[in-house]
Amino acid sequence: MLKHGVLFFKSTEMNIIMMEQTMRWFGPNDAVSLWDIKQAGCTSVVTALHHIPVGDIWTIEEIEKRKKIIEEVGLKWSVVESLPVSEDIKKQTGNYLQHIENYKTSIQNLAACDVKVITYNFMPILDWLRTDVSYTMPDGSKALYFNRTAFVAFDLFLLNRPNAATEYNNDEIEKAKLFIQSASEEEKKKLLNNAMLGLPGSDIAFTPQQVLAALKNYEHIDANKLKQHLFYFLQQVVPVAEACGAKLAIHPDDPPYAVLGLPRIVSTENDLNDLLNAVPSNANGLCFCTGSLGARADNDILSMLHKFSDRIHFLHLRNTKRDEEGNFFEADHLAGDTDMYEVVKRVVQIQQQRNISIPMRPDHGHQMLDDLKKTTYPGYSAIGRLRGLAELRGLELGIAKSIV
Ligand code: DNO
Repeated sequence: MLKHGVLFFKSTEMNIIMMEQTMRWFGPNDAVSLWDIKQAGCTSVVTALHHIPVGDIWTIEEIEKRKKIIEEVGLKWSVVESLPVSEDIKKQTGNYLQHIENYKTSIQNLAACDVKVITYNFMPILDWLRTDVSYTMPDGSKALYFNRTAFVAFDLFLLNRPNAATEYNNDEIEKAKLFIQSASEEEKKKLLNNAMLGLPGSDIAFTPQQVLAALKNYEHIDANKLKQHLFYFLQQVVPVAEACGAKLAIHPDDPPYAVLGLPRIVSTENDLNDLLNAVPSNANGLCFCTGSLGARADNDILSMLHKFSDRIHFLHLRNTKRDEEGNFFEADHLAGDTDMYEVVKRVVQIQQQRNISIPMRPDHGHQMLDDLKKTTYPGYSAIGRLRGLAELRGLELGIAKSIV
């Protein structure tokens, strides 16, 4: 019997701790309802107060309001994704000290409302990046796709980023030229739009002018400097989280390397190691996203899982399929380059060792079946995520039963 994330085996009297099954909900405007999430088999949701401007305090009143809506359908708000870190904090400009103080207060307010796992990222300007958010798979479903040539073409010829060409080799530049020459106006518009979506919870893309202006502000911030800014932020906020029992969970860069000349510092095993060592507290932890980390061939997901097992507070289970040119698409959850069986097996072990149930959401899903007619946030339609969750749930149950 599965009860509150713990699998009870009557015959052996042994209890196996299972992952807490959860899904992202973008709030009252989300086309996917809380009832949909409940019917998918989740016991909790992951959400954020997207209406509060980045840098402002999340008040107890606003947190409680959201909690109430969730609890009315019998779900729990277990994870925040995300409590965003302002651009000022990342650059250490303007109001950053005040924003850090506000961040501390938001952590305390969330913990006071018993929402204790807090996800964030430290990616400059843009969060995730894809060139196509409706890439047709052989079965007719739609996936998120990153095409390297399309991305270079976007950078060089649509965004027209100054000096961008120095970051690519001749072969890449030639391919990008051919790509843009053969693209229709409609295709160019779509690429521009897709590449600048980048803010989950929003379907409003940036304009090229906004991105170029924002990029200029990072001209003097290299990876080293950005790391120092992250460590400073952690030194300030982790003790506050620790004192109120909250756990911070940083999300890796997606894709996990520098883009548009911007440094990215949460991409590799070394990066994770550095940031965890910068403030060695359990409150300074990870949102372990197999999809983001897995888009990089030299990331050994299984060894990273093992190495950081004590500091993982939240799991995003997603799979990608890469090729040698740097393209990748989001594969079915159990397909792709990451061996999801091995991942889940290790998670089952970690949970027993730590005696905790780790919240897990099926990260993204293909747009399929009836959802092909609907408009949802890219990657966040209901049925594809339900499929992913069901497959992962079955996989975990099979593994758990086989170890008793
Ligand atoms: C994409 C998400 C990320 C994630 C943030 C966390 O779908 O996984 O946008 O929410 O990076 O701060």
